[in-house]
Amino acid sequence: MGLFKTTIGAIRSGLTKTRERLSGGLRRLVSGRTLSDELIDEIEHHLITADVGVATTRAIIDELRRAHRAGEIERGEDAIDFLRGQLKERWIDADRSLAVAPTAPTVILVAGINGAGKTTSVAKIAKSLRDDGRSVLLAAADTFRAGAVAQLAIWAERLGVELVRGTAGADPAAVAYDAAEAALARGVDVLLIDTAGRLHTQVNLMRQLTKIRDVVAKKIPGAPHEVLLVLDATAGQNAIAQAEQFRDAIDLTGIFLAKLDGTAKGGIVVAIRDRLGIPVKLVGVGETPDDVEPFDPDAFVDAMFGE
Ligand SMILES: Nc1nc2c(ncn2[C@@H]2O[C@H](COP(=O)(O)OP(=O)(O)O)[C@@H](O)[C@H]2O)c(=O)[nH]1
Ligand SMILES: [Mg+2]
Repeated sequence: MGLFKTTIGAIRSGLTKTRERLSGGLRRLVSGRTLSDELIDEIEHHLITADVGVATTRAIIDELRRAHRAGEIERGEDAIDFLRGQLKERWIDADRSLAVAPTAPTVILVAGINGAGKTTSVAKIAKSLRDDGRSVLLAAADTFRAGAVAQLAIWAERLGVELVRGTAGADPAAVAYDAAEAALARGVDVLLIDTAGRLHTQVNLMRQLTKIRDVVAKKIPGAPHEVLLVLDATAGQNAIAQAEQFRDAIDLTGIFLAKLDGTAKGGIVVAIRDRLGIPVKLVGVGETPDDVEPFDPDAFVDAMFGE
């Protein structure tokens, strides 16, 4: 879509805590030391405790060991740039843009657990689309929690986009159905569906999501074109366990990694790549609708390993 533009400053500032922990910690560790097997072990430990995935840490540390033995790296300081380069090389080219339907409306279904940042992320996407001249309709399908509909309604009003809502306790799939009908009737470009994050049971939650998906697919061929899982970056490894549950229930097309600004666990993005195989498409770096960035692996790794 070319919708979201990388702002290096925003990525850097969003990753301040991660950089301090990951890169700051590494720099203190290697400062003035000669690279040795012992130091390499310490570096490995540091990467793992900074939430960079185990698999990738092992792989890049193996490369570091090999380069050290081959006499290519002698100073501890030089290990950091080496690791940074290794990490960048390991990022496959994935399509990280949001899907666009051949015929409008494009339907984006947003899922995730309570408090992950779904509604805020919906507002961020809505604003970017609107600023790009696209017409947007929001569907408030989180009818489980009192206040959830109101929260989305406030965003809709602030952003000047339309909203379809049901009454409190309404069937979320019925809300999604009405919203799909309205999106067709009004000829909007994008329908964004906000969903519940908690129900009486996890099984109910997943069933509700698939029901919403099926209802929308019946009304609009090919929909939902995008199923985004919102993950809370501050949850670290727990976020990955959550993602696995959602992935098993519904086909996810991308991840919106929210709250990067609030955590030193930004290295989680590497573990997500290793463990989930679902592309991170967008990252949240604050609470306002402007605080969204496309995920750009190079810029991200630079921001994590920078000074
Ligand atoms: N710092 C920060 N806070 C965020 C971000 N995204 C969401 N939040 C906050 O996280 C809390 C829960 O967000 P909400 O959208 O209501 O989550 P939901 O329950 O999944 O819909 C709110 O206080 C949001 O302002 C982000 O990228 N950065
Ligand atoms: Mg919500």
